[in-house]
Order: sequence, then structure tokens, then C-alpha cells
Amino acid sequence: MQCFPSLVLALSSLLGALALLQLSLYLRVPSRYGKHEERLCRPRGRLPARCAWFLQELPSFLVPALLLALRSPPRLEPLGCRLLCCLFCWHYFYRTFIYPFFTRGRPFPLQLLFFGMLFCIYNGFLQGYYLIYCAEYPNDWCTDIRFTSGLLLFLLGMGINIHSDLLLRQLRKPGEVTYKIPQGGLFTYISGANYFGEIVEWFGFAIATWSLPAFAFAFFTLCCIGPRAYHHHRYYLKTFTDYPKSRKALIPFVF
Ligand code: NDX
Repeated sequence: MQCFPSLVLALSSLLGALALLQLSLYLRVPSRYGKHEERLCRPRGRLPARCAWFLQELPSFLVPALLLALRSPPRLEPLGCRLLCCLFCWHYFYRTFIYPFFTRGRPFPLQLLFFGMLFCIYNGFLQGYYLIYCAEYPNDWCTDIRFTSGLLLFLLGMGINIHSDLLLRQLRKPGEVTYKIPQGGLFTYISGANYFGEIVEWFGFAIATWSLPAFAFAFFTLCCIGPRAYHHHRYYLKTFTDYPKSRKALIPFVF
């Protein structure tokens, strides 16, 4: 396989367009899973959350990992490329092999799972293909301010995301499906702490890679889970009369 810059440009542009489509579809009405699924009791057409999240996220780990393993001759230099590809796989290792096995979420709709998987194949290929076959970084990229500040943001965002996922999980005992007011960590300030972490993480990745595909993915993440954080916030305000009034939806003290 070789690098086709026009393919990278086309796939990144399509990702940007999907982000805008996502925004227009889900700004008013949230995507129908979790607390926003209308018919919560309908057992058909849904898969247990553990299985669904594992299957959905697996391609995001597998596709770039396979591209990396199959590259011949192996790409060993520069260090920046390898590190960046490993960061992407590291996040999706967590999301595929750790997150699903601890989730206490509701069963997930099959239809969304199908689209989610397609999305993960698409994005896993785009990010992996670009980093493994196209990206060119100078040998001292690891000391460049974009790499170091981006890496720092990535790690900070990932820390917030994992910690917030944990706080949400601890709201329920095994087998419980009720919703409670999230407390602690960044939830003290915002309703969508896990989403805020994820968005910071992917913008950090985009800065560290300084690449069009990664900026397109960060933008997609913002358009996908930004509105969802807003809908979660409205849901909490509507459901809990004692919901903290000073808490914002997505950005501490601002929005
Ligand atoms: N999966 C990313 N669009 C998505 C699935 C849906 O990883 O066709 C995007 C991801 C996909 C979407 C994915 C892409 C776009 C799709 C969409 C479906 C349609 C759409 C394909 C791939 C589409 C077009 C065509 C336009 C392109 O019962 P429960 O499940 O609600 O329980 C929850 C629990 N919880 C609580 N428990 C007690 N009390 C409370 N108050 C609680 N509040 C929540 O916590 C869950 O078990 C758990 C987390 O819930 P929630 O709702 O806060 O987070 P969730 O949305 O489930 O995300 C989980 C994690 C989170 O860390 C988030 O940052 C990350 O995954 N994520 C999620 C979505 C997308 C994404 C990251 C990204 O874009 N990077």
C-alpha cells in the first residue's frame, strides 16, 4: 500500500461533512440510546451493553493495529509516527477491552450499533492509514511544542474521560438501570464530564499529529457528543428538582 494524499483529503472531508450532518440531526433530538431511548422496555433489536460496546469499538483498535502490523517494510522511523499511532490504539484498547467489561449501561440498539461499527471502521482506517502510510514528521517532532502540548492535552482528556466513566459506573449497583445525579470530579461543574474529557483528548491528538484526519475526527467528536452533553443536562434539569443549578452542560462556568 502507498500513500494517496487525495484519498486522505476525500475521507477527511467526508468525515467533516458527517460531523455537520450529525450536528444537524442531533442538535434538537438526541441520538436514541441510553437515557434518551424512547421505548426503554422494548427488548427486541437491542444487544447487552457490554457486547454492543465491544463490537462497536473493536474496529477502531483492530484496523490501525492491523495496518501497523502488516506494513511492509515496517515503518520504524520517525519515533513521532509510531508514538501517535500507539496513542490512538491505546485509547481504543481502553474503549474496546476495558470499558465494555465494566459498563452497567442499558442494552444498546442494534441499528445504532451497526452504524457505530461502520463509523469505527471508517475512522480507524483513516487515522491509521494516514499515520502509517502518509504522515511525515521531522526526527525531532517529539520535542516540537505542538507534539508536547497536544500529548499533554490528550493525556489530561483521557484521564478526565476514564475517571468520569468510573464515577458514572459507580452510580449503579450491578443490575440497576436507574439514573442518579452524578457527583464528584468534573461533574461538580458540568453534566457531560466524560464527554468533555473525550473532546479535550481528541483535540489534543489533533494538535499532536497536526493532521487533517485528526482535526476532522476531533470536530466529529465535538459535533457528536457536544449536543449529547446538552441533552443530558436538560434531562437532568427536568428529572431532578434538586439538580445543582450552577452546573453547566459541557464547558465549566461557560456553557
Ligand atoms: N460510540 C462514538 N450518525 C458512538 C455510538 C453511537 O464511541 O449514524 C460515536 C462512540 C454512534 C456514534 C459513536 C457515531 C455516530 C452514530 C452513532 C449512532 C448513530 C450515529 C453512528 C460511534 C450516526 C451519522 C449517520 C450522522 C454519521 O443506561 P445507560 O446506558 O444510559 O447508562 C450509562 C451510564 N449513565 C448513568 N448511570 C447512572 N446515572 C446516570 N445519571 C447516568 N448517566 C449515564 O453511564 C452508560 O452506561 C454510561 C455512560 O453513559 P453516557 O450516556 O454518559 O455516555 P455514552 O454516550 O454511552 O458514551 C460512553 C463513552 C463516553 O466516555 C464517551 O465519551 C465515549 O463513550 N463516546 C461516545 C460516543 C462517541 C464518542 C465517544 C466519540 O465520538 N469519540
